Amino acid sequence: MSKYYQPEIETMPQEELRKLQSERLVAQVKHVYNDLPYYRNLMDEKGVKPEDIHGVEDLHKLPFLSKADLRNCYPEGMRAVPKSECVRIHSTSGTTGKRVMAFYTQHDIDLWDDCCARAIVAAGGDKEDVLQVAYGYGLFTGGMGLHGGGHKVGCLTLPMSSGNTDRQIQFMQDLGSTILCCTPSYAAYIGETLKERGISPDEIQLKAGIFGAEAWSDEMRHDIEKALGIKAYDIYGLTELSGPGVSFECEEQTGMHVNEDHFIAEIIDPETGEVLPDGEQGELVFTAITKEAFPVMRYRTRDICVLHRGKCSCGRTFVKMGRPRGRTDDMLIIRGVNVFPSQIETVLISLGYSSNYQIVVDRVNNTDTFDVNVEMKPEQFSDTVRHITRYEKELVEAMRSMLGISPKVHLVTPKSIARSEGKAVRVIDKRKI
Ligand code: DLL
Repeated sequence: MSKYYQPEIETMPQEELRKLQSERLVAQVKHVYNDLPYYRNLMDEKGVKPEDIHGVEDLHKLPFLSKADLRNCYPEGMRAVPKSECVRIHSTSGTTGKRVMAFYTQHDIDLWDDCCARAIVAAGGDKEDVLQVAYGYGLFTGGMGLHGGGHKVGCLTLPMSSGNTDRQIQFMQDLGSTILCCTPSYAAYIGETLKERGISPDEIQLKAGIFGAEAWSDEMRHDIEKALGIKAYDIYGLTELSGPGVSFECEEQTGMHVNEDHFIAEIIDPETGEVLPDGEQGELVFTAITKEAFPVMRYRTRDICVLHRGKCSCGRTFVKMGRPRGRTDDMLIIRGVNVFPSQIETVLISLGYSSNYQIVVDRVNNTDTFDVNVEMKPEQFSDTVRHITRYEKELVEAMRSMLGISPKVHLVTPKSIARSEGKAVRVIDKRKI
């Protein structure tokens, strides 16, 4: 069994990789300038011509693209090849404003599947594995992405989609699934359901999980690993760049390797747009250098993150990105203080609570209210009110020291917070600002 899906690329010396990126970038800028009037206009406005781009070192000269740009282009303004060359679309969930429609040629799908195959092999997968894909299938990219990767690796791929947890568990048992792919919140829910059904992790064959599509903490990773008896790997991606597999974790579990032969990653200061050096936290920006149908350049993801370049014990040379800490747009500002849901999750899990929580923010008499509903541990359920109040105080204190402000914490009955089969909804912001 190989450790890599495409060893010659995944372990390519960094100078060679940079050369490959430069060649691809130069060609891609020409494609975009010629075939995407929207981006050509942005380049013209900035006074940049394709001839000004000689390699990665010139990337900073190109204009950014934002989600607003992609929405302006709805539905087909970002398609850079004739419709007849496209074989598929996927789309973002579009809870606010218009959706983003992403187009793919067969070649785009093929490269995307390769990226997901790399992630599966990095998680220890090969053709002997049974891959249970419990990400949603459909316009969301999770299901089809890991599915395509599973086929490339030669796994027996189970296209379960999300939901119907009892059926997930039955298939897992009857077909001996060895790798589970879903959101971390759904993985935690499957773990919880297994326990309720009295099935121990030893009674299933799972050995690994490939979890992503939402922010999760290391503490949550440990909980899931224990509940399912597996090693849990992170995977990152977004619809605008194809889907899952933009980056993936290896056995070291210290960040996700960016598939740099397809995507150039930068970190910028979200306020000024200035490019920051490796190791500094900022907004992640990606340039797709091999995509044909939907070739985004310097796309601002709004994910807050750090890049680390250095030797990895797995032998891969691709730069690693840390866990996205949150998004510039899901960072809450409560009474002037920046709060990320992931910080609250870290506190909860370190004190032995589950990752089922909900943050409710409102504004009463011009002051922000900040409440966190947390499910009790099962053993706390029968405790007296006096004890419950003490646990709540302990949580408030831990959150105050993490965030700098104190929420009101409410311990609620186990299972009273709705479970998620896809991305979990952790925040209810009722403020009308
Ligand atoms: O969530 C693609 C995906 C599917 C990734 C399955 C991994 C697994 P979108 O729905 O377009 O695409 O959402 C993209 O989700 O900008 C991040 O904010 C967040 N996200 C994705 N993966 C992770 C992760 C898919 N591993 C947005 N950790 C991104 C934290 C993640 N956030």
